Amino acid sequence: MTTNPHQSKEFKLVIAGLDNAGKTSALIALRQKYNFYERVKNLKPTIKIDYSSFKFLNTYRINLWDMGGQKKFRKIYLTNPVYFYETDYIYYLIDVQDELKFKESVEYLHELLDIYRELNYANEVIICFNKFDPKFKNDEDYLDRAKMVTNLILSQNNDIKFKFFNTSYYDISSISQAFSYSLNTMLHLKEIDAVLNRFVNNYSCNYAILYTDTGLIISDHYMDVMDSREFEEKISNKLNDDLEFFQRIKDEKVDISDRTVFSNAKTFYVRKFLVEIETVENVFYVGISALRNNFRAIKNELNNFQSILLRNLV
Ligand SMILES: Nc1nc2c(ncn2[C@@H]2O[C@H](COP(=O)(O)OP(=O)(O)OP(=O)(O)O)[C@@H](O)[C@H]2O)c(=O)[nH]1
Ligand SMILES: [Mg+2]
Repeated sequence: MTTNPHQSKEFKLVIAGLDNAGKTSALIALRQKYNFYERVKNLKPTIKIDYSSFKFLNTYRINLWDMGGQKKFRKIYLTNPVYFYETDYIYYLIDVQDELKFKESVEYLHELLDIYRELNYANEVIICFNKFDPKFKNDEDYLDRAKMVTNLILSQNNDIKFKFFNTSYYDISSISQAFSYSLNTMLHLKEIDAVLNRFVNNYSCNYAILYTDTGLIISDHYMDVMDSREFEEKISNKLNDDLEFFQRIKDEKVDISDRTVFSNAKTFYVRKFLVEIETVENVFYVGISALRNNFRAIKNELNNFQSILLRNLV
């Protein structure tokens, strides 16, 4: 008999930040993965709060609270902390392109943090420097801005843990990674983490990632000697390829059990796994990039992965 390690559980994620920070766009991008530009183009500012939710691994319900950032709405939330009750994770988006609003944005963040202190929020506060579009990834000016705001936040809140991400809707993997961070931490899939980590260490993989078929990252491990430029080149682009690939498989309803892409330096491999959770079949993918001559061993080891998933997810 298997015991279910997870109870049926609700999570609440609050997405806050000034108006125009890109909160709603990020959530749409996350849902759509590609072809989302049409929907984002005519986006209206969010009126008060946009609630949405989705089921994750059949056992979790993730509730997203997209808090419209216009001043009149901010006032409502700040005087009614009830909106923030039982938050599992707060995401705070700062528009990195709008330097003129940094001060106002940090002030609003501080007002929210005061509320969360009262509520004894203990998880990390996730800060996204959003609209950090790919063309700015290595731009010294942008990197300095983010560093400056990071230092400002850290120096005034040493009682709170933070996690920082640079995100952009032109780089879906950056949004997926930031968003998946909280899911990962809530799930604690130690055995799966250990296996993927071993792949990275034993076979010099650039990355080893477990995704859901909607492209959420359940567990991700990377070679840790990379700087951010290398990460961009070797990983982010590939993750975006993977996410688009999963979406296409879904849209076109094709049945593919694995895919190998060869390039000069590395081989990119994706394998599909099916796991039944509470009578519903869930699709997962493992994505790995490694040297070509390691692949026989990797594929062999992946043969056991199905039972590891079953053991940990069901
Ligand atoms: N360049 C760039 N523009 C973005 C990005 N994300 C969002 N935008 C644009 O920013 C504008 C505002 O986006 P929204 O998602 O509506 O912002 P919001 O934070 O939800 O705003 P409120 O609902 O008023 O709080 C839109 O015109 C988007 O197209 C991004 O990553 N890069
Ligand atoms: Mg909005």
